[in-house]
Amino acid sequence: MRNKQIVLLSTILMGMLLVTAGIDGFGFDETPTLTDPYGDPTFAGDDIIKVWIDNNATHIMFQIEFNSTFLIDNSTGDYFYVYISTNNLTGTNIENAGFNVDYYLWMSYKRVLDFYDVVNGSNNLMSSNLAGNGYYISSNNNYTLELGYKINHYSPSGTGYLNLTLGQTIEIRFRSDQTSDWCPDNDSFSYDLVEIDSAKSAIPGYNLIFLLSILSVVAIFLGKKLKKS
Ligand SMILES: [Ca+2]
Ligand SMILES: [Ca+2]
Repeated sequence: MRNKQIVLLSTILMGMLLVTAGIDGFGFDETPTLTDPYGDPTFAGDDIIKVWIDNNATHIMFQIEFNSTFLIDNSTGDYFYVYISTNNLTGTNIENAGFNVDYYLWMSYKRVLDFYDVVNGSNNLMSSNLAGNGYYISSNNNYTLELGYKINHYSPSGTGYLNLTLGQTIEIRFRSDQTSDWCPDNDSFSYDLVEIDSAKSAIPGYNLIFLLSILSVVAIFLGKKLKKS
């Protein structure tokens, strides 16, 4: 009977452990951060329909769903841009983004991701030196594009520093192709960089160690009780 209790308790604690690990382990919610109209590109191009934005302690991440295949192999003008403003008093209103852009990510048909610092060009990081600072993943038969970029981190070449503070609110706007489809359509989106317990997210095993410790203590306690009875 006691052994059964120990097994039951262990199972409950393992379940809690998995749930806790899951909260930190998975990125995007089911519900998109933004939705965009179908069929609104100004010329035949990549039609953005859904966008998710997320961050953890180390990266800002974007997932974009298109109404058709995102043709990253087309040399005639397949681009994707993520425009970011950290301060409306600095930066430049690039391509009539409608706000002063401080940084932007540019993914081009050459299958590369470049980082641009509008205020300080010497901080630009071209794809040839990206070295893990950023990434993109094309999935779902190229209907979905994921981009991510490290925050507050210099590349080995000493550039590519995206200066963001957790808890800060930034302005973001997306653009596919030349000027084809903007999202949001008329304005930027205010995104609050989620504050993360850095100990928890930087060390994914942290929760595991913590819960295993509790489990051990409980097991010893029950073991002692078992001996006494
Ligand atoms: Ca659209
Ligand atoms: Ca749009």
